Amino acid sequence: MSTSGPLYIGFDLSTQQLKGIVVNSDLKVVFLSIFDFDAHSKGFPIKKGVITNEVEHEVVAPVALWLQALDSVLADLKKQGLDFSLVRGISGAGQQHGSVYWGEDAEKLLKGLDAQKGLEEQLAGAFSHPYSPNWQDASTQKECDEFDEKLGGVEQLAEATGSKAHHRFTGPQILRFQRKYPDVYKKTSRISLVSSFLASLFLGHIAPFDISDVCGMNLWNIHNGAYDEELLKFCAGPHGVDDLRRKLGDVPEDGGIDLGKVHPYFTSRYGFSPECTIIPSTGDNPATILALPLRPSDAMVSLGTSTTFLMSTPSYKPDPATHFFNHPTTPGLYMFMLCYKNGGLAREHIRDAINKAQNDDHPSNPWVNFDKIALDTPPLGQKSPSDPMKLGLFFPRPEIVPNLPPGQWRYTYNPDTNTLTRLSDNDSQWTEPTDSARAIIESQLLSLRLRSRGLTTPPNPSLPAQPRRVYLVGGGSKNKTIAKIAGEILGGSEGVYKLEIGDNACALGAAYKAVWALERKQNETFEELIGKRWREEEFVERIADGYQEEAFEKYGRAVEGFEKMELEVLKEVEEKK
Ligand code: XUL
Repeated sequence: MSTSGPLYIGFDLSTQQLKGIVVNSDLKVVFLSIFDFDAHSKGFPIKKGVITNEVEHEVVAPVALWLQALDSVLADLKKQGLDFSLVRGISGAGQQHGSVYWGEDAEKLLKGLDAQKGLEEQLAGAFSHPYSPNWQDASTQKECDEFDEKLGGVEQLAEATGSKAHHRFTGPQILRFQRKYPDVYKKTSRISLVSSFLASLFLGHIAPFDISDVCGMNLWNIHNGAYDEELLKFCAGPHGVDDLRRKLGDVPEDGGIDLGKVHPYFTSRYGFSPECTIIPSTGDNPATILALPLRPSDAMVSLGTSTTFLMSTPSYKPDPATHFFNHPTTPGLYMFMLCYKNGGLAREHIRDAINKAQNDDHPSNPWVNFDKIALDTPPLGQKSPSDPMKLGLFFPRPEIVPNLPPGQWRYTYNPDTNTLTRLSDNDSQWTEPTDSARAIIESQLLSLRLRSRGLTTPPNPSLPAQPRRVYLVGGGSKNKTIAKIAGEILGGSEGVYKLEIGDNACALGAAYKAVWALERKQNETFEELIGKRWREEEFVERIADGYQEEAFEKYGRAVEGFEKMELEVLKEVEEKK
């Protein structure tokens, strides 16, 4: 492993851990360090990286925890033998939407960092508020309702900012913050996102927001490339719009801009070169699409506790059920995102029920029985073409796409007559838990196909619109059954792929962003530069077939029934309210 050339670090400051990954100009990973917040931190009453106030639905993370983590990761990389003087650039990824509130002494304390003491000790007084609201926070329903109304309705807010209001989005969070803590808000000199907070530490002064991550606030007007004046004014309340504009700061358009050199704290303490350059950190989802030279019309499915679906696209077609962000590196492209609360956990419920029914816990591979049943079940449970299709919704947790409370709903659908029939819990047409194994995978993937169909294009004139490739990342990407069904439902003219570095995609994308920023020729796009250096055989594995005509067409008809089913359930839930 050569570590002689220039090196680049990408950090991933996520909910449960801080990761630092070091790559060389050939995109090869040469060092990796992980600091797990629950396992490795000292002095914080956290659980899974956060502190929860059930009564107010607040979820926050202590900012000082991240300071402790950063020094620990850097110390560990040093211990592993990383020669920091070779590091030419640093970028990062932060959990999206979280905000950090800096106090009046922030700039002075950042500038004066002393290499003899740690970050946690020196920056304790830098914040006006010690906690960062986390993306899992759900305390802002009132503020979301107000945001949604502000421009005339959810459609208008989505059109302007890329998303309707969401609890976790930073604008509604700031609005609640300034109302709940008016005095603290007054004393707040600047507000960072988690991504720009990370860049600020390395720079030794407060870094601007990243052009993609700023779209997770409900404050940035994507059409105008500027803050939305009306939303900003509303969010600032009695404190005034100019004050909030100052707190947020400007947003450079170039995601690869040179923000400045690393602060002497890092050169003295760890041996970084004084020439090491800081590149804007972005959000964790935008960074994930930078883990490979993703082409417009490729799709990425991140199969974690929740499911995230990401595409890079030249079309801006906002909808209240989806998210659009500026692309983190490439002007003219956007990142399309679907973010579900129910993903892996929902599949695990059915997996566990199957193992229980079979009196088999298979501790070494709990998925064996689930996978076998899912594969033995014909698509949509149709034993013969004249059988109706089996469709269901499986939400052990409240879902955002679509907006439904926890519950399970089962239907049959006859595509010839376009008839949907609701099944009762004990209906003999649906055998629990076995019929649910394939149905839950299908349900999750049909939802992705339904909501991304306006963005895909025909890969060539003889094929229907679909992604070119489907890339799977995250824990669930190891599951070949999901990969197979993903190909049948979503298509993929070249197939379904898994990233070899799946679990580290986000940190890797951040590191690649730094490589691109510092090695690009004039006007060379991220996709061009990374594309040239990409080694297909080493970095990705084709794990399942993509487009298969018969299956794709059948699932195309099922999507119609699926959409109808969602609308019916939404209506029923609405009527019960
Ligand atoms: C995206 C979102 C999550 C966080 C996770 O909108 O809230 O994916 O970014 O870190």
